[in-house]
Amino acid sequence: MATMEQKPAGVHTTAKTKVFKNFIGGEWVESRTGRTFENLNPADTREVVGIFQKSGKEDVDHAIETAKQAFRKWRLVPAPRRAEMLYKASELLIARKEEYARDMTREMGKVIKETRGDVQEAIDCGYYTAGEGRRLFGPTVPSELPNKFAMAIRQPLGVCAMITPWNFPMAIPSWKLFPALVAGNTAVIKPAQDTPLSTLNFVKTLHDAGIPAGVVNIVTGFGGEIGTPMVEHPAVRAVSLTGSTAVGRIVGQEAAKTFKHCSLELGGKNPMIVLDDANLDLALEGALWGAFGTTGQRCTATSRIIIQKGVYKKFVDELVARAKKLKVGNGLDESVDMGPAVNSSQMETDLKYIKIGKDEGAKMLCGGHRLEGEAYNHGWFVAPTVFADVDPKMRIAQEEIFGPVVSIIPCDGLENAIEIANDIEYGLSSSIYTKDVNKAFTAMRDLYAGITYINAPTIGAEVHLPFGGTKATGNGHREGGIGAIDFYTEWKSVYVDYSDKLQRAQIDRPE
Ligand code: UN1
Repeated sequence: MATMEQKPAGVHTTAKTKVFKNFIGGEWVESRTGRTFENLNPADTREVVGIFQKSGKEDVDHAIETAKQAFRKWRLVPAPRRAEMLYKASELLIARKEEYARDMTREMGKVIKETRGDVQEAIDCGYYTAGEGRRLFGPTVPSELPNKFAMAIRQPLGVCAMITPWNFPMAIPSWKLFPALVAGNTAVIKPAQDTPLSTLNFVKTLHDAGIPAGVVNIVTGFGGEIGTPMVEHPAVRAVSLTGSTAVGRIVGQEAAKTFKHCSLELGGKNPMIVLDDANLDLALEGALWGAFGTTGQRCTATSRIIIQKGVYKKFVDELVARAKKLKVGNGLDESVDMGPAVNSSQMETDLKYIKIGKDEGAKMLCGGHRLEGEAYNHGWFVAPTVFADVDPKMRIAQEEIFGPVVSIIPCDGLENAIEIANDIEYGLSSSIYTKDVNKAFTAMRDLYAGITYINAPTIGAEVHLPFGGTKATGNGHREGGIGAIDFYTEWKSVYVDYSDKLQRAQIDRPE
């Protein structure tokens, strides 16, 4: 774990190590538990990024009660005004982009180019959602009856609880907070214990942009201790979780007990199809980026590559050659291509699946081990790993690993490829490389997933289109785009009868 209460040997905590607090009701406050935890740099665990509050139920209750009070006023602030604060937050994030990107690389390991992208995604989301503040459209329709007006308006829900992951520790909180706020909700957010700093940086920016006290609150700590009381709290009206399918199943059931809106964005095992007619060089570049970008730690990571037999050997040989050349190391070094696993338990999972793949009989062509040497000994580094000749039923081809391990599966052609791609528990992202427009459109129609890319890998979603997946990837909601506004609002249909008489719908029909 990059976070721990017990300090491992050699950890540098100095008097200067910064202590970060929860942010509740516009103030930085210590946890009522009196406990803290250390956030360690996964590239070099001797570095303590900061000390954070290890909060408990009492802190959650305090934050939710504060958010509930703040909702009374915030819901009445005109949406265009709320939107201006979002716009301002994006402007501030631009000014702070480099600082926040560096913080993010230090706390979760992904390379600096990518953490800049993570902050940029929050910026984009702020600008996009600010625009929605002047729309928040609802339908106005003609009434069946004379002198009667009919429309539907959006109303906010109240307090929203957000549980966010470590792999996009600013972008994903922004997907949740911005639409919730523009719609007039208040929020309590619990960032992943591995990445509290990036989410604190984001919340601080919202505060600096003028979002009033109590509207956004952040409580740091561990899943069971604070996630559970957030989901159970009766004053919470919506829960949004990005995390594992296992946790999503529990959160969904718990939220249902009190009829909370619940949005779950969960696992993926995303296929990339490469057909014989593909631009092979482009496909290779895409595969490398999709599989090993973010150390494979994206829900959308390209974790299965399904290749038509005509180009199979060439593709595999070349992919392995390129994977071997990837520079792995500390993400703050601009020349590094891939950073460490986020924590020791993720590294153990990667290594466990590598063993499973070998035991299942897949052909491991590169990587497959923890990296050693001066640059690696204090971090959680796993070599980029390629398995070829993978049977689609093998566990390494079915289960989400969330690490730099990719499975290559041969296929006969488009139909067979789509069958393999869809024969999976998840349905987040998918992609196909082909120059044949007919095949591309067939894949667009038949890949059963929330996202399909043509001639691009499975990663790279933009904030103004729906993000989410089918089957065990979620429960039908989407983040991004207008779907997020739908999630954070509830419809109210309004009928205004200005006829001055009782008009009974469906009965007093005009001639
Ligand atoms: C994730 O995969 O966990 O689409 C989020 C992408 C990013 C977001 C990924 N914009 O790859």
